[in-house]
Amino acid sequence: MSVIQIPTIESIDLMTCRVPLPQGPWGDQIHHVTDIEVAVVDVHGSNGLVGTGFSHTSGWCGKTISALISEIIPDVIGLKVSPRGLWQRSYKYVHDVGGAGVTTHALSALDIAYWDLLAKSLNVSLYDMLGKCRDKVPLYGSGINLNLSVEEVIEQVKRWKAQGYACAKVKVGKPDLEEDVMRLRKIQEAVPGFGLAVDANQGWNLPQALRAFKMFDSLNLLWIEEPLPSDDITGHKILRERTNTPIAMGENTYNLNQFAMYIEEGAADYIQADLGRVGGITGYLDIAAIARAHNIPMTPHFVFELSAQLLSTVPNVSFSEMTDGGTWSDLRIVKSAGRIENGFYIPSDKAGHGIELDREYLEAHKI
Ligand code: SMN
Ligand code: MG
Repeated sequence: MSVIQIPTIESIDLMTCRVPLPQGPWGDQIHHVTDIEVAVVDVHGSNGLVGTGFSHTSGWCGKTISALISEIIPDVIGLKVSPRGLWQRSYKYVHDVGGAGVTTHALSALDIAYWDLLAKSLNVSLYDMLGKCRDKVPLYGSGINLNLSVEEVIEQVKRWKAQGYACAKVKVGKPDLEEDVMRLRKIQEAVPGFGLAVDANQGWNLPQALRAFKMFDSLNLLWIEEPLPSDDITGHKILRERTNTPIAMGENTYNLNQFAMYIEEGAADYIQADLGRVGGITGYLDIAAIARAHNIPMTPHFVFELSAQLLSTVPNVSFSEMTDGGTWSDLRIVKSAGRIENGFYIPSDKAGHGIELDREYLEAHKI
């Protein structure tokens, strides 16, 4: 039997886009987000097929990421589409200017495109190529809603519950902690028994976080997310040792070694790696494996459609995040993907990763 030929890379197209948030700015404790930037990479294979990948920012430094991608491109032209090998090859060089951050964002876009092209070349879905663990992925509703009134947040959470989502996440970080507690109590009263997590977006220092954890203790939250700046592994470890609520982190942590430190230090309970920031599918699966060895579940950050699609292949999963008003379909970055059904994501069974971008909209938002 003849073996299918894996293509080589003929050319790579790159564009950077800036799409506005359709429902207005997002509010959390430290960010004011008005636009999402996406660096989109199209890898053209010698077999005529094209793989697409992307990285993203919350409105800053998208052009910096694309500049690094454009420096990597000439080095991979002509090479075989072997995602892991290409990842290692490029990382070896770009690591000199930083082992995590812009470098892993740039690698994410390329890596996702390589995997997409490889699966398309084999004419299988990404999940069948990687090995599927589940047919549907449980989702939670996530709101970037610190700027909303508690009544508006309650409406959001009630809607998620009615639509079958597994649980809810809302923002905290009001200047007065009492106000956070009051908001959370009202939400819990409105949807009794529905699991609730909160997100502090790195906004507290250690004493503030200790106090917040103590004040939130009786609320029995599923997790408190990013209580401290993401570089402070020791702070998270101290917090975890001295408090009771599980800690979630990872959306601002960028490589395998950083996650390994968090996990080995006993500083995290949920890992929220973002596949657009940690080196794509290769980076994400490595981090998931480390977490699995420690019985820690993955609950990815953002990039809703591809994250949920990939989670169908990850054994250690809690839920995937459905950012309300911020799925990539909501943002019009994605034109077609899998679908949501009763609070679960049903992955697309198309060849490749199954995510089709809205090219017309992205073209109109090129920077
Ligand atoms: C978040 C931050 C930035 C972009 C999207 C979402 C948020 C989350 O912290 O956890 O959903
Ligand atoms: Mg978050």
